[in-house]
Amino acid sequence: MLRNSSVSSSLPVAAAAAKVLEANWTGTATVPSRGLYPHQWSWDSAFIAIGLRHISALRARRELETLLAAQWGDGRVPHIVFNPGVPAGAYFPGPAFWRSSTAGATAGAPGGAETSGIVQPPVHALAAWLVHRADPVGSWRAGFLPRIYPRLLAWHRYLREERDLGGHGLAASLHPWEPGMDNSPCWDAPLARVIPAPADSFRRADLSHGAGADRPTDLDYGRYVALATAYRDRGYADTPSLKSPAHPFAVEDPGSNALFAASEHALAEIALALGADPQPHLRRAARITRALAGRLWSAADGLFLVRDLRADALVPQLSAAGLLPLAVPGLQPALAAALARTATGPHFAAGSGLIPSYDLTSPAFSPTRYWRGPAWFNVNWLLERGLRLHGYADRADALRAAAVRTAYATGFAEYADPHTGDPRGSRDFSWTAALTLDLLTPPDDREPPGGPRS
Ligand code: 2M8
Repeated sequence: MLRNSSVSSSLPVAAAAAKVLEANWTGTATVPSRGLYPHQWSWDSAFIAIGLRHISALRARRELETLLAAQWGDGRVPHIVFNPGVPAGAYFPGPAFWRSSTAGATAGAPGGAETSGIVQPPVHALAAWLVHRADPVGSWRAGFLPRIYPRLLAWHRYLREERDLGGHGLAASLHPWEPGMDNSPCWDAPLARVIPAPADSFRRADLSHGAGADRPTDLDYGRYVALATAYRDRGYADTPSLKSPAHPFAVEDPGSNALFAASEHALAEIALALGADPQPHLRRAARITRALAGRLWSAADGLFLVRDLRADALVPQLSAAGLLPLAVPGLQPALAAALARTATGPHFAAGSGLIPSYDLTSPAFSPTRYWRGPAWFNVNWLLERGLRLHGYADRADALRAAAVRTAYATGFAEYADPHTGDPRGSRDFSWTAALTLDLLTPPDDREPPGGPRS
């Protein structure tokens, strides 16, 4: 069990963060925010569980198990699990758009829940391992790892076998929502090929909750809708090869694949704890890490880039996704050193002390518009972890302090202006609160070492 004293030095911050998570808890899972995102989101839940474990390991386990209960027969973990109690128009695109239980039936979508049909980055195995280690006794008693391990295996198998469109060991993203960084400038060129759905064919719900100027544009939305419609109308089938014109948008994202590799390392820990063989996971982690370096590394830029699979070319945009391989335990030290330099250099060193989502020096940078520059707390949490992992403790400490300070000062905002630290998007945002709880915990207590039956 993590020591209770771990958060006692910042009691008001911890209490405020816990209150946010309490208010956003539905009884079986946590919504990202009550207004803008009133359902369960995939990678949000993983980050939320990582924080929840400090206040209730039981709820953290429940969070992950609720999500994985909606896993499809083909192994995919949907990016949204819809709450049937929420009014139909509260979020777009909602269950009536995705129609998973019918359109996704061939791919094994569950009959008893409505979900989306796309995925988000696979941070779940890492979350499951951290949740387990927070309360091993309760976890073993509840049978958490034996129950969750096969689901995580099926999830990773899906990414490895159904999504390796490039054929080099990396999982492809088929929609800008899949890497979680919806309107990143990295998608501008690949997305420009997509014919948008007509503006009058759908109605956005997001604009009634936040400042329109901070959100993606209507044109972007038209393209998001067109891509999701085409995927749904093909029964959410993944084609094994790019030769099929089925995927007008297909990219290899360094952030998602970094989390894929980090989660394979976590699966190795889980396997070891269960008395299973960790080696296959370590081999897979090494393969993804090699593919990241071989396919996405840009020595000239000192970070990883997105590969546009349809053009078979790297996208020359510097985004925080390209720094996320820092969170991979097996990353080559020279690459980790270059990333640590880039993260603190002119493209990413902002006044708030937080790392922005996109290159500060680019004309496409915006301090306020969603994933085109603002600082996000999940990204900063991953980078804090990565800097520490690769021996940059001083930089990790500075990032930790900036993240906790800004999260509290902004009322746990969804994202922040990286220059000023001013709040943007929703307030009382779940992963911001959860990851603040985690950062308040001293680094050594966040991840006690594992081992067999640990
Ligand atoms: C944002 O994405 C959703 C679509 O999935 C949206 O804009 O409606 C992103 O920030 C994504 O990373 C996040 O998981 C989701 C819920 O917080 O919101």
